[in-house]
Amino acid sequence: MKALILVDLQNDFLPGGALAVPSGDEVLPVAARLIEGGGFPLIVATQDWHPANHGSFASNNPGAKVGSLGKLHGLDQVMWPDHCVQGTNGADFAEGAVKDAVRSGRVQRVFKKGTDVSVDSYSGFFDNGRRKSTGLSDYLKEKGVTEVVVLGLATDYCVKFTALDAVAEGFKTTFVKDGSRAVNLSPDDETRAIAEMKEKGVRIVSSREV
Ligand code: VGL
Ligand code: ZN
Repeated sequence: MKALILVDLQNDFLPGGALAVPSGDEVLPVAARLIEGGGFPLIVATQDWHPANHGSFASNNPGAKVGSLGKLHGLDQVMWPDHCVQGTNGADFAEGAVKDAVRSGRVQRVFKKGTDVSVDSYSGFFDNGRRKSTGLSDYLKEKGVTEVVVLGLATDYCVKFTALDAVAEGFKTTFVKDGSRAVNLSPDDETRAIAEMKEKGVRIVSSREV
């Protein structure tokens, strides 16, 4: 059984948002097509959901510049602008097909992540220290899922780590290239993220091939 995982399709990652992913809005029609016509028996979404005092925010690390590399409880941590703060419009799902699918229950479950101030959580499965599970893996396995299709924002962070954990959890994993966009703090981050996914067993496709 095959599930679609929508990664962080939230306002703050869209143009005009606090952590805008270049051309991030271009993934929305792709997501809409797969939600409505992809034939997925199960769809889940992840939602970046930070408290305002989250340790990944440059604003909470005196002297830290947005986009610089720092440390958070011993782990490398990119210092991000404040984003996806719990309960704000920026943390809400993108208007249109995505939000409608969450509201209607077409997205059967939402997995929130990044709620612990002391650790970031790029993957939809585990925090970056792999200390805590979100419950996504057990949920998918209980539903009989063996294959996952992953798309969303951003390719070089949350999508990549979600896809890699999916492989590690034993799911046949597909990444939808045109359904995802990268932050590209360095210009080749997207290319490197896709190469790493491919090398670790993720199938790379365009949405036409799903
Ligand atoms: C993300 C950076 C910080 C993402 C989330 O969704 O890729 N990136 N928080
Ligand atoms: Zn975040």
